[in-house]
Amino acid sequence: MYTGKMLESMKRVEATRKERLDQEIPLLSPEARQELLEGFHPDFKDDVFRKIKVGPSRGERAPKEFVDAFEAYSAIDPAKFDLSNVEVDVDVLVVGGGGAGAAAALVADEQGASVLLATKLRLGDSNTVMAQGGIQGADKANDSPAIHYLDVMGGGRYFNDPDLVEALVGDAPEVLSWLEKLGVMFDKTAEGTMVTTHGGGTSRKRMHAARDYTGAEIMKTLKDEVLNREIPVAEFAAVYELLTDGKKVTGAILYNMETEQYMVVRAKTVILATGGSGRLHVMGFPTSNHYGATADGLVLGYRAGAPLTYMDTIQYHPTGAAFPEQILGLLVTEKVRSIGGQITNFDGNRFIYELETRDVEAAALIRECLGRKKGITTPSGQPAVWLDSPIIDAKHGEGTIKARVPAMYRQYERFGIDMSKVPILIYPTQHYQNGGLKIDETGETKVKNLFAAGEVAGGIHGRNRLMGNSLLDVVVFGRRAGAAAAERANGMKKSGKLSLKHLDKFHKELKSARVGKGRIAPVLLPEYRRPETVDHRIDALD
Ligand code: MEZ
Repeated sequence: MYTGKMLESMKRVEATRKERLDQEIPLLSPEARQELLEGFHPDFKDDVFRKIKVGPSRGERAPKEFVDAFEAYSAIDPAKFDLSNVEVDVDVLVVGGGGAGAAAALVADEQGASVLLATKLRLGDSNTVMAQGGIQGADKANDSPAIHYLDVMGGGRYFNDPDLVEALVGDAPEVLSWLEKLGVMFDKTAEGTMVTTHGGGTSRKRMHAARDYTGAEIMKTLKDEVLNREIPVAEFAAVYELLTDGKKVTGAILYNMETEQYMVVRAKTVILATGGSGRLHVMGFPTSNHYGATADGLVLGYRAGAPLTYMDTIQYHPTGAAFPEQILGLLVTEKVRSIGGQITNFDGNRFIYELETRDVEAAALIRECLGRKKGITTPSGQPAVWLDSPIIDAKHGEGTIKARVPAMYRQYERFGIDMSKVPILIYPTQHYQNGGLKIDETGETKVKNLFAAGEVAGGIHGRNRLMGNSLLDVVVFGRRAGAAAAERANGMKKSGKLSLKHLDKFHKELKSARVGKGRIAPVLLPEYRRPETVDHRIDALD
């Protein structure tokens, strides 16, 4: 399966392993980091971006693939759609079945609100389930939310919204114990204390994990709880459009992806928990994201009038799988580096400390391959460097990889690769949307009664998120949005009027900006067919 050149390079990695065992590489200076970012991180390349021409964040920059989604028509014609047949009337409509949606639904339900959780795939199909390495939370004696706060701000290059960061780190210890009480099985020592590790940019070991399937363990637990409490869930029910009374959000139009029928939902409050957008493939990058990560909530919230923040920054996870081709872009958890995995170039030499923050680490990998030409090229032309995984067992004893990162081990075993014996090839992959809809500490957007939680919201992580703060963010802000939305709904005597006025206005803006009618969003699922075989046009407004 490996080419002769790849095997030759693999031998060099093996040859340098012994001398690398005790090698220490210092963290880069702030100046060197900045230079690396400016030279090689895609966020610093002007041709990645375009200015948005319509909507509340008009004039701001975002990657072109996102701008295409913002500057797009709805598949729904506001002049023709019949809103009189309201099929469901609830206090809180939660849109999205990942960690943020499930946490929001649980808390809203606890507050006595009637809840419908609608999700376009199945409950749990989400990026939450694909998060591997851990969840951060300062619950050890040598740590505190204040130290966690400083790490988050530093990681985000101090662009973070301080109030949101305070909420994130302040709620973290309580969130960890809430998850444990619900049944999450975190890794523990024989004495019963939590096993914690470092992530890139953390000054304390505060990564709590369930081996390397932490997100799956958390999602399974939240999902079971939603089902046990019999909270109504509509699966394969995508939200196609929000409804407003012209000012406040008042419900949504759901689209049943199986029956292809629409359903009108009246809701006193709506929580967008639709996750991220890796499937937009910025600059053609592969992605670690799940199949449904197509920026739906961003598009719908934006059209309804909610401004965006930091949409000009994307996280590329440094270690996406680069080979074999079948798993291109899939996550190789940062935990592999946390427990000692080293990154080397073609010659088997390290070129960067492995736990730099992700933006810096990814830029260093891109520089090694594209700038210094010291990477490996796979048979499909994919640039890559090595993640020397066998050094983990060499350092900590045989069996460490199988015990600590079993999901990774299996991911490679399926292709006949034993990562405890041979290094694996990796390259940055589109992983996380650092920006999103602007929210306050309760998760409310600038549109009244419209909340956002999880990856669809922005500002918490500034321009770069640290490992394990996403699993934390989905639970913290899911719970906060669930509580605030339920409280708001409980205080409202009646629901608002249902209209598509905001859409009418948005379509007019698109027309005056001369955006052609051919572009429709949200796309709901990614399109991987060859463009010449597909007719994307839906004549929505004709
Ligand atoms: O927070 C993440 O993105 C995460 C836990 C990823 C990983 O490398 O495991």
